[in-house]
Amino acid sequence: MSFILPELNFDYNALEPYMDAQTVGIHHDKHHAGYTKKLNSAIEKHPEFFNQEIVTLLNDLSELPENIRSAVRNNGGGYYHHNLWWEQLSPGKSGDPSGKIADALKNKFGDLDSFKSQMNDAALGVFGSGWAWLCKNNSGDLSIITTPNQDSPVSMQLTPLLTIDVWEHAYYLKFQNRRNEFVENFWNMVDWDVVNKRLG
Ligand code: MN3
Repeated sequence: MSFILPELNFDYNALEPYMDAQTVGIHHDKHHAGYTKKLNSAIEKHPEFFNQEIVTLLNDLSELPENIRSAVRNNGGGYYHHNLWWEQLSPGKSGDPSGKIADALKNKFGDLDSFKSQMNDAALGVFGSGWAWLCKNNSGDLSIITTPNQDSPVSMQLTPLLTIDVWEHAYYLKFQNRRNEFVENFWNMVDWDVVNKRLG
């Protein structure tokens, strides 16, 4: 029993020209795989937790034994966040959102461009490594937040709907220091059907 690295739903080069094949390959096969391996190494010290969902572990880190708490926070967060990251990206699916998420974004942010602009600002405002998130709370209200490192919205009782990985490993090979270009290109790869499913 262990946490499994999900396979990509597309070829390494499928997101070109918005995301290059080398970045996809290294990000998934090295970084995401690394988080997965380190998470499993930590849980091996308390194998009873292999029976739990990763969101359950992240939901209340204080419930975990102290000697694995940091490892689950960092590597469990890294594992889960990258599961979300790849799942929501898709070649040929770009376009505007439809259905419930389109209505929810309009209600909260006024229009799609305002939402994207606020999400971009959040992503560009992350100091160092971290993530920008569109989340919903238990009442269904949407919000944009950022988290440092691999800290998870799940630990804040929020449900992630859409996320932008702004660790440099997500974009440096293609965009170097131009995080803004990476973030602009991000919107060409979003599979809004996945975001709709997360909204529930
Ligand atoms: Mn990453």
